[in-house]
Amino acid sequence: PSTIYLKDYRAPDYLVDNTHLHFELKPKATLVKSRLKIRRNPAAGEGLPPLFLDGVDLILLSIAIDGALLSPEHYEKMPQGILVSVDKPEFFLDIQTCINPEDNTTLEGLYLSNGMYCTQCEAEGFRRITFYPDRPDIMSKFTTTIVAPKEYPVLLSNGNEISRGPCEGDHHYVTWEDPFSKPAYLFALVAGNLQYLEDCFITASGRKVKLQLFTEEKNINKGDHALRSLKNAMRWDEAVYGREYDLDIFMIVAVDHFNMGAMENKGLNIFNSACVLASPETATDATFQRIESIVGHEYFHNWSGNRVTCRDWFQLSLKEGFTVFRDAEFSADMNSRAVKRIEDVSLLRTNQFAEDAGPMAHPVRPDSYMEISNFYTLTVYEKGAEVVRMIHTLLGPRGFRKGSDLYFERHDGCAVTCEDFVRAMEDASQIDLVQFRRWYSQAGTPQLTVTDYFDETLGTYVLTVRQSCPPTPGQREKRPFHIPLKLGLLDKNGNELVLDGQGTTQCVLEITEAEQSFEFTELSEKPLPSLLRDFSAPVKIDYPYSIDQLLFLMSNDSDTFNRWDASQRLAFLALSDLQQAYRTGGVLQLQPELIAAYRSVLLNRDLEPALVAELLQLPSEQSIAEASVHIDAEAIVAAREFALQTLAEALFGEFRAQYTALNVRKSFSLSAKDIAERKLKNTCLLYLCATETADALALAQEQFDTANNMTDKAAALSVLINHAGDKQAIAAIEQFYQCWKEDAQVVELWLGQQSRSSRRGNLSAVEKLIQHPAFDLKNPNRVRAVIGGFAKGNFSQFHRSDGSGFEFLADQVITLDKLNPQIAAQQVIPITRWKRYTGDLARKMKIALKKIMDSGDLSGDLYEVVSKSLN
Ligand code: BAL
Ligand code: ZN
Repeated sequence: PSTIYLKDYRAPDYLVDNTHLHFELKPKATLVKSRLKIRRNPAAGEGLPPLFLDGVDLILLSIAIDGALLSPEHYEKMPQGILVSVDKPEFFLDIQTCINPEDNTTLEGLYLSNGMYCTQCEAEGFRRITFYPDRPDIMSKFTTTIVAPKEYPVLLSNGNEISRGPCEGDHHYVTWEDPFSKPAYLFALVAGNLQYLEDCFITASGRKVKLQLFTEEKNINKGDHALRSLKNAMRWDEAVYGREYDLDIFMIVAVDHFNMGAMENKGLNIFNSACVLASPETATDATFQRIESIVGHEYFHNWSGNRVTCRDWFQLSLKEGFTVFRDAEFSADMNSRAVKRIEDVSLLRTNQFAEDAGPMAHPVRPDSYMEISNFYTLTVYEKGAEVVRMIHTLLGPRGFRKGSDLYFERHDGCAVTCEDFVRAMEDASQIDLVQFRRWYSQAGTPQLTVTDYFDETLGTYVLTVRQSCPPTPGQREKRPFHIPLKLGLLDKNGNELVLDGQGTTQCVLEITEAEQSFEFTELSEKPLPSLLRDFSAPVKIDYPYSIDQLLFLMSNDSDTFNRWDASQRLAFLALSDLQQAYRTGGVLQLQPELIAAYRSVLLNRDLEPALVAELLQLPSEQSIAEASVHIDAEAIVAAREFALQTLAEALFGEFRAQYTALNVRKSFSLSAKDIAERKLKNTCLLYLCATETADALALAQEQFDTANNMTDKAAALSVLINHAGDKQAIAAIEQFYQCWKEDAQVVELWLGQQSRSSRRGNLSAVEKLIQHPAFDLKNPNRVRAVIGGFAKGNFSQFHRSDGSGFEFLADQVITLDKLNPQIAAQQVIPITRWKRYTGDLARKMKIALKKIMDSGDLSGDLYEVVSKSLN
């Protein structure tokens, strides 16, 4: 596969004003007729160059210009499309192709999922439906007619339904018209025997919008939460961004086989079932919250992505970074803001920082790619959202809103760039973001090193901040970033110090140079800095906090995020000491101060349960690995296990009391308070059962047997799998499966819990799961649950010293690549970071990668990831 560069972008030679599509659906031979109204792009130069149409895995039946069939000398077949000779500046192009949805296991383009036709066209799936200039800067008005047997009563596409009726035989048709111009990646089609839920939303200007959620009949009781979330999202976008929905109908469809979480097709969002279907009996609180956030995300794309879209795929973060920022703020407003921020930052630090430090590191706006599907990354999405959040911090809420209003007004109906977004923010606020733009072009996680000095005689406190950024592939030298550093200063009683004459107790320092000092005056004592509050920039920050200072911040900081962060820093310090002791054969010991800090968190009745639950979480093995310069997997597992056991034993009584206090039978609700209490209760249960005492396991069994919701049931199952003896654990696993084997989402949870289990998810157990009737290599959710659960979520078993986990992954990825290249390329990631591991593990990961490389004909997706990581 060849590399595509941002610097090579050229405006399209031709534009497509209208796209008429006509589908005759058949599983193995769907006929697609397209009529495109094409004209020369006046912005693209002189003459009439040939027209290139993308096309992959298509059978071309005919091609005609203005009704005249073209003979083969008028077009050239190429590996990725056709090149058509053109002799006039405007014409109608008619093309007929035949495609095979049933055998399409890539899940790109048109395919069948459980007998239902559906599409996925982002980023480059439309070229698997018909020959087309499949690039996001070609925006066209679409009309779509779907003809299918009547056993597919529901026939959906984008926009408004304009006609329907019977056809020959037992067929019928529906025609849809989308009044908004859109790129082909936002096209969608669904056909199936589906039921729907219906609701409506009255927009701020009084228009009535019909809302429909389609799913298989058996899941119709699992759609209410998504519809409720949709209405909340529609209201929120009007209130916070002044954005109203623009069609008369908004449809959501749930699909079992789906590469992504969901897709924002205009007026017809298609969702992975796991990201939309939920009921209290089948879904955990985390799933309910994930659904709310994804429903919001896809809805928000209607403006940030659809009305204003990307010029090219290098600009992906234009829509994804901005939309993730929007959905994060929506979730924060609907739930606990502090917990949402903690969860998002944990994800970023554990997984995006690892991406920045790995062989696929790339800027938020990449400079090059082989396969764009490999760039739907945490860097583009989550770091991209942090970049937008920093703009919000620098401009303030009012300035940011003026900027977003200007952006939408200026670029409505256009395909634009990240530069256009930043310029709108600048123009609206008059704030200079010239240096800030480096966040889009430079990869890597910046490191801030902070030192301080207090002059007692003058009462002056000086903070010195140095920034650096490690080299990343293709970028050795980095220039200084523009970094908003939010901070406060605490006195010895934990009070916030006033930082200026106006009574301000928190400020944002703008770090723009490699080294910079900031002075605070009129202080009577040396303060303790609370740095990077609310994680105001996606950086690593180093300040020589003592254990006592971290304990102090954990109890006193007014910034909830930094209280949690202090608890994490403490845990990381302790875990680092434990690893060192393990490596040197020393005695493993947890400092009494740390145990006391956990005790006081548990006993503190003034803290919200949501925060208590977060403060009690030990960093995951993966996040310990990410924070290590060299990853010593065995030492990480031993250190964390020791810390967990020690805390569990030392605080057994406190965990027991807290569990008992929270374990009261009540009817289920999704209130923030109840969610927080369930989370804290189940955190206590996990610690209790880590002791593997009969008393604790009896509590887990009782909860497993009597829970009235999946959060509690799944938490109990998880601790039984991980801590109960064989008989009890196997009985719970079996009983759970028998109860839920007809429910796809619960089966995925069940598979994932086993493959992630450090106790029971060893390689032979995972190999058995792959043989289980519930496993299906063609279903990405099952692959993510079992193969991903093992390689990304089962640190101890996957990293066993014999390297068998890596070889297993290599074999699975080789097989998977023949079916679904996108998913294969995602699953291989854990072994691509081999260079960071110590000793033999690195070597064994590399051998597994080479095995993949040498296995033959790799897809472009997998080739890109594997070849870059072997470089
Ligand atoms: N656009 C792909 C799925 C999503 O980010 O919404
Ligand atoms: Zn998105």
